[in-house]
Amino acid sequence: QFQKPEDAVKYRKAAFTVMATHFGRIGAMAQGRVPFDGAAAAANAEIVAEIAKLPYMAFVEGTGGNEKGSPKANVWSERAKFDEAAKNLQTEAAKLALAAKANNLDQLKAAFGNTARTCKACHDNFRND
Ligand code: ASC
Repeated sequence: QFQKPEDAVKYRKAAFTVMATHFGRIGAMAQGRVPFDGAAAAANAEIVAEIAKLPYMAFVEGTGGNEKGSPKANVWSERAKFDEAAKNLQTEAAKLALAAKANNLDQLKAAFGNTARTCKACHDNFRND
């Protein structure tokens, strides 16, 4: 699906950048740095939930490394575990989108925290730091 391994790397980085941008806008509301706006939260959460589906097909074999931020070799040696971690994000992001539609800051905060934990779990296990 990708012509070159570098294309897959570029694609997944782009997806994570877009996802983090929109997730960060929700975080700003969840953390009280910007005023809560339910419609904006819902729009951002929809994007996060959709983009969360994209990066994982771009973790093609041979695109790991040792540099900070790059995937560790266990992405491929423990692929089922990695895919499970990806699925956890997708599940929580879908719940975040539902919570955001409820137009309730407490629900948004809870769902934001649950989603952020799935980001961190994957980083802790599969990303070089
Ligand atoms: C973010 C972001 C991440 C996660 C992570 C959660 O906003 O860009 O990678 O949350 O920091 O622990």
